Amino acid sequence: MKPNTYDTGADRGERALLVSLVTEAVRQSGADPAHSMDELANLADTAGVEVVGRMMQNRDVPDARWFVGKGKAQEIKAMIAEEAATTAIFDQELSGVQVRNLEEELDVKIIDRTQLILDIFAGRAKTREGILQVELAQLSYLLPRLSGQGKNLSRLGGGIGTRGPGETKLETDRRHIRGRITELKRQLEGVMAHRKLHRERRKKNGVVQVALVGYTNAGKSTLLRQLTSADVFAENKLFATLDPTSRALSLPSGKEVLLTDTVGFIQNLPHDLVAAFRATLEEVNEADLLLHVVDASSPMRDRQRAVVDEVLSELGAGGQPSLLVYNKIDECPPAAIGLLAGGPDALRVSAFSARDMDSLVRRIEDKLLGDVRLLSLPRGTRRVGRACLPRRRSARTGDGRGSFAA
Ligand SMILES: Nc1nc2c(ncn2[C@@H]2O[C@H](COP(=O)(O)OP(=O)(O)OP(=O)(O)O)[C@@H](O)[C@H]2O)c(=O)[nH]1
Ligand SMILES: [Mg+2]
Repeated sequence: MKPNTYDTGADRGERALLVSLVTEAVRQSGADPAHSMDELANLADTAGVEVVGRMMQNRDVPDARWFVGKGKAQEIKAMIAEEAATTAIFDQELSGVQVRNLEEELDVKIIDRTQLILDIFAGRAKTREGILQVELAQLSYLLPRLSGQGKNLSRLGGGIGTRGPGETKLETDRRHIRGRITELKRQLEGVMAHRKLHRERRKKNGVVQVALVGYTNAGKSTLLRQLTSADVFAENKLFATLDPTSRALSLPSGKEVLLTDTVGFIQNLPHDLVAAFRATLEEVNEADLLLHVVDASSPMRDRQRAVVDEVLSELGAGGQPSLLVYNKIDECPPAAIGLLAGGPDALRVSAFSARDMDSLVRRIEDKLLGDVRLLSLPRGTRRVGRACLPRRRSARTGDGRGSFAA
């Protein structure tokens, strides 16, 4: 069967009410609920949905049946009628039972943050690999919730949240979906094996890899474009990039490294998505240097930086050599710039300043060479410039990986 993200086409006329439940767990997580709501509104906008209202509710723990509680559900119902909303989007993950109850009570489509993100990804996926990954994430998310989706999905007719497996899929039994999940995993393993071969060939040829990572909308694709004149898509929308793109980057010494742009991260990134995107994100694990791009102009930059660090550790790339790139400083008030971390592992730039891009490239070279300088010298070492490179062996690991010869 061909991979399929079940794109039923977004209904541009959709009107959504955003709902957030602030629990004790949310409060303790360090996330700012108001900012998370702004982000949800941005996600809705990216999905082509008009936001017509917002509601917040405080509770120590979610209500098992109604999520926000029965009373609040009534308030939401009144607001839906007032604003003629067609959808309610919840900022937290809902269980199948909660979706079913809310759907019956509110009589609109019920979507949660995870579904919205999966929907955006479904709209963005272009390569076979990307499509496989999104379908796997969609099915893994839906399988345990199938019973709660009946009304929602039979409503179909397009719109957000309906890009998931559609009505015909629902009519098929769970066993069929499990079978499809197994098949998708098998196909993805094939893709991973292929990528692995590719990476091994690159390593053997001594190609040094630098990966751009960071929160969505931080400016990763813009930096790739500015640094390499690559014709990549950058947009003021969340998740503009889905598939990794690599371009050669020339360093001041004349050496070339491979610079790779990757999918952006976001807080509460669906776990099914992280799992499905492991194949793509393995590029990050293999990189000789990570450029962690942070939108310095965002009031949430520290939180965003922490979220990216968390996802990187989850992927096993927590200890990778990295350079913190504070981007968009042209949008930052001078007082805020002073608060940004400095030192050898951080840099402040505007992607639109040629001078800053020169500094960034120099710093990338320094970092790659700098790691070499930390190595003790094995026998038969030759001295090159200010770096000492073991003869014909890897600069960083000494195992032939990612050699960076000046
Ligand atoms: N003012 C300013 N805007 C920037 C800068 N760098 C990027 N942008 C803008 O920020 C927006 C997002 O940039 P992208 O390069 O698409 O961001 P990204 O990190 O690739 O985002 P995703 O692919 O969604 O993860 C675009 O509108 C860019 O023009 C900068 O240094 N200054
Ligand atoms: Mg991008």
